[in-house]
Amino acid sequence: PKTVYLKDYTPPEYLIGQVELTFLLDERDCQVTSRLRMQKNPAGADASAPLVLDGENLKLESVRLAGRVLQEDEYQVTPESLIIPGAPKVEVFLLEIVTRIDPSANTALEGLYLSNDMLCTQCEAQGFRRITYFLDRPDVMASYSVTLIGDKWRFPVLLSNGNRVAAGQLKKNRHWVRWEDPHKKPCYLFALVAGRLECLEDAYTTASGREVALQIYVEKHDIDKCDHAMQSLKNAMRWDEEAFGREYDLDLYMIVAVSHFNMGAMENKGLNVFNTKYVLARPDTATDADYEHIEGVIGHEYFHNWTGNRITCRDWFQLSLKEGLTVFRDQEFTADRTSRGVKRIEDVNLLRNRQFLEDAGPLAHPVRPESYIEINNFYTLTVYEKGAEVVRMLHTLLGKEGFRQGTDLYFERHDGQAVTCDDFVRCMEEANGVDLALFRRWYSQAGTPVLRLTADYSAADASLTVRVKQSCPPTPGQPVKEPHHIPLALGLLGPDGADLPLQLEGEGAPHAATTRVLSVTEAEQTFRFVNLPAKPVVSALRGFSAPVRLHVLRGYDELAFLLRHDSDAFNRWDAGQVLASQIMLNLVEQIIEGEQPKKADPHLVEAYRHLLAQPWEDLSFLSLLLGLPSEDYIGSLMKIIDPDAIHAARQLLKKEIATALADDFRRLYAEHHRDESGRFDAQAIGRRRLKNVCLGYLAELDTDDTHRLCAEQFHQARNMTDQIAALGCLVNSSAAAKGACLAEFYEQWREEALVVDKWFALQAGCHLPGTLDVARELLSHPAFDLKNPNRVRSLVGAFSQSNPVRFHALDGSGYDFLAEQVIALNALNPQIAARLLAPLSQWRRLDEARQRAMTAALKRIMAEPGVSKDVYEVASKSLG
Ligand code: BAL
Ligand code: ZN
Repeated sequence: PKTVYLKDYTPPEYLIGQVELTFLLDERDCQVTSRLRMQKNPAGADASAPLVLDGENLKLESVRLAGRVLQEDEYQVTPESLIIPGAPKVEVFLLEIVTRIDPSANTALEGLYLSNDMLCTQCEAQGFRRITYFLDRPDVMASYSVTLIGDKWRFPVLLSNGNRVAAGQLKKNRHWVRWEDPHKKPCYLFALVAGRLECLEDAYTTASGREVALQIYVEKHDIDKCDHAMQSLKNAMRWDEEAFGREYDLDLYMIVAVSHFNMGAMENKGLNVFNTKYVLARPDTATDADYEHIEGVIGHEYFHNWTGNRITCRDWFQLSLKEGLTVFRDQEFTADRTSRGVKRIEDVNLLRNRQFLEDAGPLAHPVRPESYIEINNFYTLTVYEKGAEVVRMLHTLLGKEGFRQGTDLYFERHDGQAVTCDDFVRCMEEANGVDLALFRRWYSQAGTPVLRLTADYSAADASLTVRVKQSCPPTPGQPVKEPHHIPLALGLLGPDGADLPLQLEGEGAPHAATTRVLSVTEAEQTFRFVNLPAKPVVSALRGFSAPVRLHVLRGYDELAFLLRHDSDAFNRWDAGQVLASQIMLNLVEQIIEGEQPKKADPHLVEAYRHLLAQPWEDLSFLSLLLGLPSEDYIGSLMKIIDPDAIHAARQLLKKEIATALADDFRRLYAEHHRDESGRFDAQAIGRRRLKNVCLGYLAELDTDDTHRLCAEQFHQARNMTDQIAALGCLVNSSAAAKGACLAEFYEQWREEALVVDKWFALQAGCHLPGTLDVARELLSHPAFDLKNPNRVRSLVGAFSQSNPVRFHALDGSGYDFLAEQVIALNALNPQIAARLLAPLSQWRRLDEARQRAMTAALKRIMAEPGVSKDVYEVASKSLG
């Protein structure tokens, strides 16, 4: 397969001004007529270049150039293109291409495909070329007029981007609708949907007083689960006006929920297509976390209208231009709508648990990658989540107002253009009069920087010297790194735990704020704080101000002190995480050395005891403080990961906490256990969250009593948060009732696909022995469907990504299971197959026996005839 390089970018040789598409819709045989108004690009690199259009899996019927049907010797068709050497080199011309496609055979879910009985599209990144021949690249922006023609009974609803401008009836029970999008767009933002859909309607008045019709389309049985998505959309529209001064720009905003979807959702102009998972919610079917994710994803896709659609990417290497920025925007939206501290912790948890692994493995790549074989493989945690951290660092360095000036300039200067990450940074620089040359390294260097911090207090001159050293490990293709520009937010705590005034040497007076952002730009730097009568405790990297691994040598007492007192919510939580990690790593070491530790260090239990005795406003935050680091996170701190020892250590610690604090957990459980189903305010959500954390710890005791408590909650629950939490506890326990509860749950929810996904995921994620057999059996469950990505993720993904102890079974059986599923999926849906494969890329971090089994699984996948380029790229890079 061919590698594409950023350095080879050249402007398109041809441009497309207008696109007229006519679809004769059919599930099996869809005819697409495309009329393109085109011209040679004067800025093209080669004046004599032929016209080369992208196209895949298309049946070409005819090509007409400037009104004349071309003969077969006047063009050339390859598996990936249509080449027309005689296309005009100067004048504007019309090109008409007729193709046919079979949506029912499209299991890759790219281009036009069938989901249940609905026709829908997914064009990002390169799906449009599976609909018609086109210049399928984001820097070709055109205006679109789309006519959809279909059977009235099968396709009563016909949707595309923009405004519905005309419609009519045809013979043979058919009808047509024409859509026009007044905004120029790249083809990856094209969408069409046709089917028997119900619609929830509402309206929104923009800040400038324009009326926008809002429509959410779903299958009939889901119409009672759209209210939250609609409210989320209105919240997002208001927030973008207030936070970024951005208004919506069409008279209609449509969202369609589809059951078969590779991603979470897609920001097509005026017609978002969503995975049902991020639209549908009813208190009894969706958890509090689902509710929050729906609002976040609805916001994310809506925010793309300005960061992605109005201003798009010049090429796919710039993907983080829109994704990093839009993730940052959706994170801020959720932070403003919920609890800022809680949101930050959740986001950093995702980054540290998953993106750090990516950054440390063979698939590591910069936020702006330099090459790819298959662009679909680069919709990664690095491009999205680390990309958002990079944008957040700009926000931290420039301040809220400076950042807003930067985005204002960006929107003004680049509206309607396809631009680069560098263009974005330049706007930040020019709007603020700063030089971000060093900062740009965050876009070009892969790997997670390591920041080592030491602090020396001198009582004699009442000063604290903070020394910072940064380094960044080598990553594929980048053996040596330059220092990063790291915003280091820092505070100092006095002996009573209160924040101290911060005065750097040379400053006349302390700073007004008790958190300061230090600019770390060199490999080693020193900062000296003065006027400190007593030795302070350093709270470094507040709010996780940079995506780095921070090393500060601290004892358990100092960590417990920070966990009690730090005014920074993130660092308070993180102190608990470091404390728990160190205690767990000690246990792991003992286990590896053949000891059977009975007890863990008591500092964590005592710290938790103190937390549980306090009054709390934000119970969600308390719930997070009581959460142990994941097994994956502990693994990421080890040179060689020992999944069994890590699991055993974590279980031991959980059980010890549960035993020691059982009375507190029972008391809090009883205090907060009430039925508030349907209430989604912070208080009710916090109560449910804390109560279920308590239940989780109590369930570790695994007694008849705790089984009864879980079963009671399971049976009485009237909301999914409580029901699934209780079922999860049962599944991971020795409760006799768990089989019956699982069966009951399935019977209760068998018609609700998203709940059935939860049912699969719970079983696949069970940490008890025998889970792999259960997972294998579930493969032949009538509800399992390899063609549905949500179902695949809920079974195969949950097993391989959320169950380290079973996935990494020493005999390699977990790896074999994954390899078999990847091989089966490769033929159906390469994108999902390649994504599932990622856990195997971590093989170098495990012991020799597991390394052998993992590389054997990778080799087996690579050897498969017909391996897709998606899978080939991930597997070959993983093997290195
Ligand atoms: N653009 C692909 C889906 C998303 O990030 O919104
Ligand atoms: Zn996005």
